Amino acid sequence: MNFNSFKEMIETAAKEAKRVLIFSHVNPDGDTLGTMCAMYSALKDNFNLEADMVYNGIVPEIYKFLPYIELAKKPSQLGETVYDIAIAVDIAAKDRMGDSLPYFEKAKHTVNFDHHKTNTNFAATNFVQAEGACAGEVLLAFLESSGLKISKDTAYGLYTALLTDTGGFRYENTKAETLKKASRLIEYGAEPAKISRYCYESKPRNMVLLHANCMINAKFYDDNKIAGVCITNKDMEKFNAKNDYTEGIVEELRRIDTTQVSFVLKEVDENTTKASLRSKNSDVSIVAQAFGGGGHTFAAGCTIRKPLQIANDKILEEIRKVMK
Ligand SMILES: [Mn+2]
Repeated sequence: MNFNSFKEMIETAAKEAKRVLIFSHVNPDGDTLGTMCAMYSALKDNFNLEADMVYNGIVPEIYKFLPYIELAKKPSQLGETVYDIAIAVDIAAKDRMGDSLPYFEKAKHTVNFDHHKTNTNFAATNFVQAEGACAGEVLLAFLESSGLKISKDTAYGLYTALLTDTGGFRYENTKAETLKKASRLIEYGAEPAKISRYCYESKPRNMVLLHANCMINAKFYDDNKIAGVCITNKDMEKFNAKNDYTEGIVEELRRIDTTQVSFVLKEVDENTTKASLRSKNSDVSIVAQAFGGGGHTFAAGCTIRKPLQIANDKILEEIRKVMK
């Protein structure tokens, strides 16, 4: 199916008042939430279509400024609804949909807007551009090439996606095209200073204190080339931390001059550990894939079905295999 047929699919859906559901990924970030809200806004503005949006877990406080985010539902709030069109944004593989997955599986048409090179093209229609800095960039390219309206609300979501997935326009995925797109989004109404304030200067105090605690507890391996930290449920309780409070710790560890690869391991339960990986030069998506996860060359994640300390040994083993 090509670009136009997706547009036609939506146009048909709008005429017949069919049901559309937009999916974000588990542990939602600025890209998946910003792109989801932008997709909602674009469908509303261009096709007068009110889609549903779904998220897993919690929406981090810092992203509550996104236009329409308050309309997003948890999977349990969707009931028995069978959707005609399911649109996944920023989702590399189906398991990243968490509890929303059954609604994707049951939908009649499935669409996938993404930028992960490990994307499995799991939908009937796949808009996957690995060269895109974020899923928002893929959606913006589609909206512009289809001549669709981009309102201030849509621009807010897409700019947030671009800003956060490039680490504030600092990472390798920041290309000339990325900044041109950001520039156009400002013309469409996005306000960079306001959005940056929400994304980077609105952290809860206990989140910052949890980060400080993690820096103190970090361990360094192989001449400090690898930096990692384990976060237990006890640590989380100590700081009354919500799930998203661990965001950003793995980047803080990468900030150290000697670090080549950083990782954060978070205890889920006694036999399950979540891992985030970052690197400056090695391909950590290979490490994540060894445990059934995925991601990008310099940023990846996975779930390891092992207790925290064993997961620590296992991930070190895999990291050493890819280190340059
Ligand atoms: Mn992304």
